[in-house]
Amino acid sequence: MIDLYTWTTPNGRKVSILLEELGMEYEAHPINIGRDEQFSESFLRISPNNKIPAIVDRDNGMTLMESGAIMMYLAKKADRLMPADDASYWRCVEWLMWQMGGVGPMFGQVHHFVKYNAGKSEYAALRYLNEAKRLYGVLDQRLGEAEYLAGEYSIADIATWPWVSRFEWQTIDLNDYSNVRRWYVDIAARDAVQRGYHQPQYVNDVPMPD
Ligand SMILES: N[C@@H](CCC(=O)N[C@@H](CS)C(=O)NCC(=O)O)C(=O)O
Repeated sequence: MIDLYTWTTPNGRKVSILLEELGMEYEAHPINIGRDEQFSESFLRISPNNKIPAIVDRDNGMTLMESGAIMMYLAKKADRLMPADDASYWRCVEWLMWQMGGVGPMFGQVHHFVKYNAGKSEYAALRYLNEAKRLYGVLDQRLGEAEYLAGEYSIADIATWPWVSRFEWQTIDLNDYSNVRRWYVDIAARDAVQRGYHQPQYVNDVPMPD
């Protein structure tokens, strides 16, 4: 049984989607970051960097923050959604780290400067939007070579997909990236993804491209 501390954001949804895919029993505890609940003392004991997501594994008392680490932990625990053969395993880690170090931080800045604070800094908006477009190009190229990021469906896809689901916030037209569009729509159709997206609560339907 996993306690998941989360909110309705891409980083939170990565883990709820993964838990749904693995069919693992879990309880989602909302941490409303709009109300600064991530700074409460009880949450900081689990997540010292004061960010969601975080988990507690009731089986062994293990606490973990950082979505990439949590995903690797859960995939290992279930022995699923990370490829078994060495080359594909490392391909999966490679694309997971690409998401953690590139897509997450850069798309996050796009949300900040393009959606929520439009007009405050033209320089920042352009810088992060251009970088996001470059990353969309890299993703499109990879998904032109392989059906999924590591060849087979894995935690690398589950980590990246919720960030792409904010394409409207990013002013990105998925029709400009046909391989990404194919991959996005395909993953959106999975029941586990639909369930995990609406944790810890429903906000909106999964956005779909035109
Ligand atoms: N690298 C972290 C990033 C987590 C993160 O940025 N979480 C955001 C929500 S998506 C958050 O909790 N923000 C609250 C804050 O910064 O105070 C991870 O992947 O888990």
